Amino acid sequence: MPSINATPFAYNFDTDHIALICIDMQRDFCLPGGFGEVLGNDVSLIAPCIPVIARLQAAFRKARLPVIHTKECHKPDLSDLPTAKQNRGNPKLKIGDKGPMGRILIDGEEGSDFVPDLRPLPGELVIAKPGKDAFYRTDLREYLVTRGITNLVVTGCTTEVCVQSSMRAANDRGYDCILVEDGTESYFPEFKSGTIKAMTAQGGIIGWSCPSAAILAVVEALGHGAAAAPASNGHKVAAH
Ligand code: TIU
Repeated sequence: MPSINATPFAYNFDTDHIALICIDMQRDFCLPGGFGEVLGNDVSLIAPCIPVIARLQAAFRKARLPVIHTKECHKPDLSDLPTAKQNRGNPKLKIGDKGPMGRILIDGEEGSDFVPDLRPLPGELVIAKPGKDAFYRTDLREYLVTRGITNLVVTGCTTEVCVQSSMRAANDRGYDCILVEDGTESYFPEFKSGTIKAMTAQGGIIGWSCPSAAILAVVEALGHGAAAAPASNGHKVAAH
């Protein structure tokens, strides 16, 4: 069983039961003119994690391990958008308004699509989620149970919003999560470091963290030969 030198202590996993999850690496959060910018953020701060996640995706694909993508977005008719969320932040453009990359944070628009370097491959799971938590009103749990996945390597943006919400939700459902320190970014560097510290404190109260190099050393070594055999390993996860 591989073991990764992680914070707060070693992270052990079975390669048959681990997946990479890439949270919300969309143009809306990473490029000018999208949701992140209309909220007043410097979206260039997300860029450093893009090549890191690309390398992780390549390694997981080569090892034939699952790569999961989430995107925060809403239906074109806004039926899944709470008024409170629409009004939050008093932005100059609201969710559903027309921006330079199409309607802000709406599924199917250019802005809600993934950044070009992190596009899903055919057959990979893409979860469209209306909330910050990747399990809220999605099929993510059913997918993980069906595939026998018990361990999640977590990446994406932003660290203290959708990444943290999703990792906390996964932890409550019984998944062992490890956050990739250079595979996540925030518009607020101090929130990124604080979030990593908070989630790994108290003996890993929410989970583990490590640099991408520690994950890559294991997954790249698996090479071509590994099969993503999704049988149950007896690891129990919660029902909801
Ligand atoms: N605003 C912010 O930091 N994040 C979000 O609204 N969504 C995600 O984190 N994906």
